[in-house]
Amino acid sequence: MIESDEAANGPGTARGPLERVLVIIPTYNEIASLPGILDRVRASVPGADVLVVDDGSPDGTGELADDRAAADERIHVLHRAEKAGLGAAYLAGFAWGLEQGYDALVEMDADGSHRPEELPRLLDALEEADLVLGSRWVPGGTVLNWPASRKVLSRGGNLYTRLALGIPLRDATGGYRAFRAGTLRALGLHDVASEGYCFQVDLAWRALQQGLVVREVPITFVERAAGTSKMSRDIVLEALWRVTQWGAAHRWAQARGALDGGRSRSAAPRALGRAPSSRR
Ligand SMILES: Nc1nc2c(ncn2[C@@H]2O[C@H](COP(=O)(O)OP(=O)(O)OP(=O)(O)O)[C@@H](O)[C@H]2O)c(=O)[nH]1
Ligand SMILES: [Mg+2]
Repeated sequence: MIESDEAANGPGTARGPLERVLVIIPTYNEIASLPGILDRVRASVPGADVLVVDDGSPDGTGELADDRAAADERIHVLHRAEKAGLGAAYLAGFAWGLEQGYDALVEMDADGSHRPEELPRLLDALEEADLVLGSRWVPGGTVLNWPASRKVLSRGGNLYTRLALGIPLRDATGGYRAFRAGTLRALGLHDVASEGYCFQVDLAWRALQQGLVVREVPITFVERAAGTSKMSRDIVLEALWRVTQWGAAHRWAQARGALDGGRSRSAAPRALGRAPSSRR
């Protein structure tokens, strides 16, 4: 397990047992994959609830999720009218989960890339952290069935992110992660505008800037076996553009802070006091 050096010095949030866990699964046309994923999540963490956030999938994924929810009180469904992107779906899922008083909220893809069997390890790590990232690029982490081009894109994107932002994370773009409720409340999600990979970087970057403890745990990421990818060139370009902007703004703030003898408020990441306890 790798802990970010930067974050380890921060104040962190209140730690403690995570009794109520919500696994959030965004879906768009995942009818082939979703049933198996729901079965595996329920078997892996029987005490956790699941929220499927479906954006009006034309293939009937939303109706399938409704059927599953009718038969299993731990499964819930949030329907949104139209495809509005992964980031927006997660923000809606987080808002629902925080409102319902969950202690921990997990992001997980519906396509089988994120193995539900690894959920207990992510949640165990969250007992001692504010945010846990399932990481493909720490020792012990791996990717199955990816062509070399995808590996290069992911590793290159993460290297660029690490250097541009000056952060220690090996896999800031991954989407298999677990948040404490208090962490999500501390991140100021109201102004998150990023999507896709950039959404994931945005949240990890916010957590580090707040001085929260971010841990990476190795995962085995499996390429989707069914359905089609929603990844696009625009999603990659958005991440590149925004990460570059954030990195430049951060360096500029650092330089200004150095010039005025550290009196500039924007020079230092805003450190929080003790964030609200995630228990209710
Ligand atoms: N609700 C909702 N879910 C989405 C949207 N776009 C993607 N998803 C879901 O988000 C998850 C990740 O999408 P993928 O298409 O697998 O994207 P990816 O994992 O970056 O790309 P691949 O590696 O090619 O699979 C899947 O569960 C998708 O169904 C969206 O606009 N709305
Ligand atoms: Mg995928």
